[in-house]
Amino acid sequence: MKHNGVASDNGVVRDNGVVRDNVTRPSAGGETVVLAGGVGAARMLRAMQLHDPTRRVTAIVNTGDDAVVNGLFISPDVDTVIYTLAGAIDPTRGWGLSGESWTTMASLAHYAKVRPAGSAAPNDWFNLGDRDLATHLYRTARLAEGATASAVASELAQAWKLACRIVPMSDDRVATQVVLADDASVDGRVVYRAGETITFQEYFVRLKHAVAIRSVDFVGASHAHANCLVELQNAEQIVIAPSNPLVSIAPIRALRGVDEVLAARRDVVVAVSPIIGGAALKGPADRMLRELGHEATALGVARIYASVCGTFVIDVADAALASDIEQLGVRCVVTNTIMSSDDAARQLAEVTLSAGRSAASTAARTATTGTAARAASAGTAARAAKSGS
Ligand code: FO1
Repeated sequence: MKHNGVASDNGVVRDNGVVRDNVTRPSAGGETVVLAGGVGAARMLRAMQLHDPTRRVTAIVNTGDDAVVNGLFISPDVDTVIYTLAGAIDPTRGWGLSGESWTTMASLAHYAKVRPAGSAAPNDWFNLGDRDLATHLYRTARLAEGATASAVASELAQAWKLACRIVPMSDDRVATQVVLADDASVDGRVVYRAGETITFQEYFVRLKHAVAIRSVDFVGASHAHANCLVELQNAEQIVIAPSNPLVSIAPIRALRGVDEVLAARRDVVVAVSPIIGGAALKGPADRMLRELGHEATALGVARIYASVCGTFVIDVADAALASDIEQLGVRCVVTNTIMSSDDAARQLAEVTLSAGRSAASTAARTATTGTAARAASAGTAARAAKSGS
């Protein structure tokens, strides 16, 4: 069978080892569910597909970063995951499309001069590339005609011929907001005051996350319907991707019911540390951890996940933290977690998934042994009752 000029078998299109068909998926074993933020998660998902293109994977993606920019609905983490799995991401920026042009942004900047004070139109600090605009135009139009965020993500994933199921964490609006600890300036002018609450993209993009924060809130999370409870309940394995635990994974965990299901399924949950040697590979996770009172180490992240994760994967650079992590009741696996090449990415996926599998089978054995022990002791009790002793 031929599909878009790429040879395929059984309806599954392979391109550089990545299965590229969102409709026809082989069913090899159970489902792996990945809790995902942006760049780190996208790379982890790609690693998993490189490692095993037949694996059934569902990505539950953070939407707390979503924003309306120039009237367009932007879902940055969903698009970063889709573009990465499609091999279309700009590898340097980690967001947006490769080979992008910026003509529309340059033309929009022309109107910045006449914008009245207080108006956000046109926003000239959140950069939307010309090709990327098509995604936002499509999403905005579909949402306006009543489609859910999940339906739109699925359509986009299908258009990009992804095998991985892409599910926004909720179809309801949840907005990540931060409270600033200090005044924040842009071009030498104070634009926000300490104590002010601003949107995640104002913090992340407009301020380039170069200001301390006091707290984070996920507005709407307690009422939003989680799109992943059934998936988490049925998953063979659950992976928490190496994403920011405080603003990428926390919004998913803040949805009603998610932490309870994760805690109940803790044995099959494997998290990969986004912190290596006390620093984040990309983004402000290390600083945010410190600012919000956590330790900016793999151990600090393990503490945040300990109640919902049975296995924690850390980098070889942090091997010395393994015993402290195990003290938390979390199994610790040490490996190279930097996905600096396809081989390194494949190896991380293999280690993560096999750690999850062995944790799951140990849990199953313990449950079976427990059942057998309970049956044996029930039998003993029954015999004891019968003999009158
Ligand atoms: N990140 C930036 O640092 N600057 C931008 O101008 C920017 C634009 C942008 C447009 C579309 C999109 O999907 C993502 C974009 N991002 C940009 C990345 C994104 O805002 C953040 O990386 C995530 O929200 C954090 O996960």
